Amino acid sequence: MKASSQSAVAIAHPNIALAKYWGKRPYGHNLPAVPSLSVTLAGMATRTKVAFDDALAEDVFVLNGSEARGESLTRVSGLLDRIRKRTDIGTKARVESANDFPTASGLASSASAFAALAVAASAAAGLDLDRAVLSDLARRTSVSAARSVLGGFVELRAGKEGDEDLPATEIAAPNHWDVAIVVAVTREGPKDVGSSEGMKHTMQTSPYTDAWIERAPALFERVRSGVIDRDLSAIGPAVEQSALMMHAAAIAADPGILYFTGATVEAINAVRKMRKDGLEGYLTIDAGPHVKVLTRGADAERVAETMRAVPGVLRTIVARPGPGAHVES
Ligand code: 2P0
Repeated sequence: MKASSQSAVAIAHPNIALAKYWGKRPYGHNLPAVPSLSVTLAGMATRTKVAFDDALAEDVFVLNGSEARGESLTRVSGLLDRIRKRTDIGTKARVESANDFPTASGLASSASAFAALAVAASAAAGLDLDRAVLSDLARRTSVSAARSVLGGFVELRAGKEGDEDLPATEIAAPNHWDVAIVVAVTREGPKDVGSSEGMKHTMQTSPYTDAWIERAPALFERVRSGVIDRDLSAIGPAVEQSALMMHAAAIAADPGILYFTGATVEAINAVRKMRKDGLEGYLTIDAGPHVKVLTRGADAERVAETMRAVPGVLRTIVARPGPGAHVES
C-alpha cells in the first residue's frame, strides 16, 4: 500500500463509568482486573486527524495546538505501531488532536483521545476494521478508551488468563434510557495522580485490593441489570458503592491516594441530602475531585441547580448519552 498522503479524521466522546475499572491484571496486555460499565456522553468531543507522511522521520503528536513529547507521544506511537503492523505502511504519522471540553472539566480526555486515534489511524491506513477490533486496539493503549469506541451504554469484561483480544461491547443504544450525568466541577487546575499510576500503586500496596477485585463483579452485574431495566433506584446504590469502594482502596494504599477535596465531600453529602428531599440522583467520582450525578433526564436541570449551590462547586456540566467514535464525514 502506498502511504504518501493518507489521512483521516475521527470524532470520539468521553465516557463515565457507572461501574468502575481500577486495576490491571498482572498478565496479558493492559487487561482490566474488574469488569466496568460506562455511558458514552454526547456534547463533548475529541477530534483527531492522522496523516501518514513519507516525509516524516518520527511520529509527531500535536495536542490542543502544542507539540507533545514523552509519555503521551510514546502511547500515541504505540497505537500507530499496532496499526502499521496490520498493513504494509512503514511511514510515520502526524497526529493532531483537540478537545472541545476543558481538560480540567472532570471528564477523562484520554478515553475519547485514544478512541478517536484508533478510528482515525485505521481509516487513514485504509483499514476497514469492525468496532470490536477498534475497541480492542484502543484498550491496549488505555482501558477506558475501549469503551468510548462504542456509543450509549457500554460494558467491558475483566481480562482473564490467556486473553488476547478484549473489546468493549454496547449493551444499549444512547436512546435506550433518558438519563443525564451532571458534573459538579470542584476545581479548575492541575492534574491529580494519573489513573494508570494511581491504580498500579493501589494494586501493589492497598490492603483492600483483594476485596475490591472480589466485590467489583457483583456491583457490575447490578449496574448492568439496572441499565437494561432502566431502573434508577436499583442501579443507584451500586453506582455509588462502586465509586466509593474504588476510592476506599486507593485511600488505603501506602501512601494513600486521596482524590477528594473538601468540596468533593460537601458534594457527596449534598447528593444524599437531595435524595432525602425527594430528588433522585446517585454519585460517582473518577480519579479527580469532581462529583458526577446520575439522574433522570427530566431532573437534570434541577440537580444541576442543587449542585451549584454546594460550597466549593464552581460550575456544572450536564451531559447525556451519546454515540461511539466515528470517522468525520
Ligand atoms: C473508569 N478510570 O472506569 C475508571 C474510574 C478512572 C476512574 O478508566 O492505564 O486512563 O490507560 O488503562 O483508562 C481511567 O483509567 O487507565 C479510568 P489506563 P485509564 O473510567
